Amino acid sequence: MQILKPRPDFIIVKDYFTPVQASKWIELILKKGQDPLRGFTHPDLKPNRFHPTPKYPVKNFMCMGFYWNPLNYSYHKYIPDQTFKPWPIPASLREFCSSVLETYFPWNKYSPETVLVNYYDSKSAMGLHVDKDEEDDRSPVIGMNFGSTCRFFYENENGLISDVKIPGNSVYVFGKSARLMRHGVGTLYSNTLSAGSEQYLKNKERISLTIRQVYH
Ligand SMILES: O=C(O)CCC(=O)C(=O)O
Repeated sequence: MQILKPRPDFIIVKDYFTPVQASKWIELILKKGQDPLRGFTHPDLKPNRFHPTPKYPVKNFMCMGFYWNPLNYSYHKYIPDQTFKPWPIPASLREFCSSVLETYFPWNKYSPETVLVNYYDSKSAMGLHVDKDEEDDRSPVIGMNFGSTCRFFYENENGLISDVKIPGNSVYVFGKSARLMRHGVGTLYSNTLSAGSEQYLKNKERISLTIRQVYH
């Protein structure tokens, strides 16, 4: 494991997952993603002056816990227009959060309430944005990374945008002074699939899980 600190209160733990652990996480996600009701979708976004029918920038999207609606940036118990809820957050994911925070980012009483799963392909990218849709916008955001290395943009302490490579099998956490930093995901690098992901993901594919507490 190697720890990077690109800016205060933003850490990246490289090689957090062993290849075997990574395979298990990816398998779990892909299995849930295949479900026709709660699994991966490619949601619509609000029309804008450039695009009458814009789509969420990452092709496969799924939530666990609360559903984050990319149409209006709000959280919901139920999947929009459905009578059922997203997948519950697995106990293993809760245990993972406790362990990461305890070791790398001490935080009192973290309760994971939503997990956004983004499955990137070679055409996907996520523009700069601030995670500010949570009523609790103080608790840290925890990110799990599998597959290809991405170019991750973030706002540094001077308000300028810098970037760092985040490889698969790593974990990141941003909170405290970094919680409301702008961030985004650019290019996925070729031929960088992390160990344990090769049998599930193609070149220039990446799965990220970002975990948040939504309410106080
Ligand atoms: O894919 C990632 O690591 C980042 C996703 C993201 O920016 C977000 O969920 O707010």
